[in-house]
Amino acid sequence: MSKEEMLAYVEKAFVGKAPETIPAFLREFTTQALTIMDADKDGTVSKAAFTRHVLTSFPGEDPAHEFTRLDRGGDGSITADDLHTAAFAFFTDPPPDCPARWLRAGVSV
Ligand SMILES: [Ca+2]
Repeated sequence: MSKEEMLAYVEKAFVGKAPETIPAFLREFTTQALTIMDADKDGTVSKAAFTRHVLTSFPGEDPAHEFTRLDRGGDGSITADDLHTAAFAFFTDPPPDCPARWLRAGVSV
C-alpha cells in the first residue's frame, strides 16, 4: 500500500463511506448549519431563507447557483440529506465549483 493509498483510506474513514453514513461529528455540524439557516423551523431551508442567510453573512454575493447545487433533490428546499451529501462531497471529491458558502455561513454565526 502506497502512502497515497493509505491517506485516501484514512480520509474515507474520517468522513465515512457514503453521505448516509457520515460520522456523528459531521452530522452534528450539518444539523447545526441547517438549524441556523432554517428560519421557519420546519426542518428544511427554502431558497428565500438560504438567500437571506448568505446575504446577511456575505453581502453582495449571489447564492442562487449554490442553492441549486445544494438542493440535490431539486424540490426547492435544502434538507439534512442535501447537506450530508454536500459535506461528504466537500471532503471526498470536491468539484472545482464546490459549494462552500453554506459551510462558511454555518460557522460564521
Ligand atoms: Ca424552513
